[in-house]
Amino acid sequence: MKLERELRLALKQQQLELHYQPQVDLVDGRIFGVEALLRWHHPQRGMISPGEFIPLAEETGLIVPIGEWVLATACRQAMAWQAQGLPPLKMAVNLSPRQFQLPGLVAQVAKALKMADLPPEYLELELTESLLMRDVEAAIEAMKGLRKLGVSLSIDDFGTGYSSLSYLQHFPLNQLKIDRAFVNDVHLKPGAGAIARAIIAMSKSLQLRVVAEGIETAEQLVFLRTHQCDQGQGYYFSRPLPAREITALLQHRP
Ligand code: G
Ligand code: G
Ligand code: MN
Ligand code: NA
Repeated sequence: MKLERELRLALKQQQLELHYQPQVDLVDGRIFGVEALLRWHHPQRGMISPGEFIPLAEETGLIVPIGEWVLATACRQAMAWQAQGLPPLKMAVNLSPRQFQLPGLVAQVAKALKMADLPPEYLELELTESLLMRDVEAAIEAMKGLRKLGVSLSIDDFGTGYSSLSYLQHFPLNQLKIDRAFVNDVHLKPGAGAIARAIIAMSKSLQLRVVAEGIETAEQLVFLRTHQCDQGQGYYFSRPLPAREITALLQHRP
């Protein structure tokens, strides 16, 4: 069967699932949020990574119903954790370019929040630099609409795209995520370390939160903590996990 048809079915037949990766405060080690990451349990091919099917979903427009499902599911899960009496977590959701350009995006996000009864401050949307740079004026307008709802906005994979730094001050942002390519080499290559430090310093002066993604080792963690990176995410802390495993993790955290 063609992958496109299979992806259409996947949504209907509930083969899609969200995993969640903890985001950790680098000062006190607490989990303050999770990033929702899509997984496809294909009945024959096994687990298919979003890296393989998100581009197809973008091309075919299937990203629209898939994105709607992701937002609704992530918001519902965030509220379910709160209802269980766990400390409130921020839920981060990735948006692809086509989703971000959707005229009804603000309404879609508002609906997901309302259906889940989740206060907007617990939802954060991750955007990519290249998406924002396509049409800067339109991006600023779309971002303003989302901020008005009360959700926060983050730039994912920061440092790999081509953002003109001068635009950064005009985007109504809350957070930058340092791309894992820099984090990986942070203590090994002086260049990567210097770039990570520059992104941290710039985030602070623009009053943005800064998160390092893809932390895998204690050495990387020490470097980032030493240079006052606020938050981190990566296999060192936890892989992305199914909801019930995150629940267990949250129940047992200090
Ligand atoms: O989880 P993994 O590293 O395999 O993710 C691969 C890519 O897919 C990453 O770029 C990630 O941002 C993207 N991705 C994961 N989940 C979603 C999602 O729900 N929506 C969109 N648009 N992208 C996602
Ligand atoms: O583009 P984005 O940052 O949303 O992609 C997140 C992807 O990175 C997910 O597919 C997730 O599985 C992956 N990821 C998360 N932590 C690590 C890590 O420590 N190392 C590596 N190599 N990948 C990671
Ligand atoms: Mn992301
Ligand atoms: Na990223």
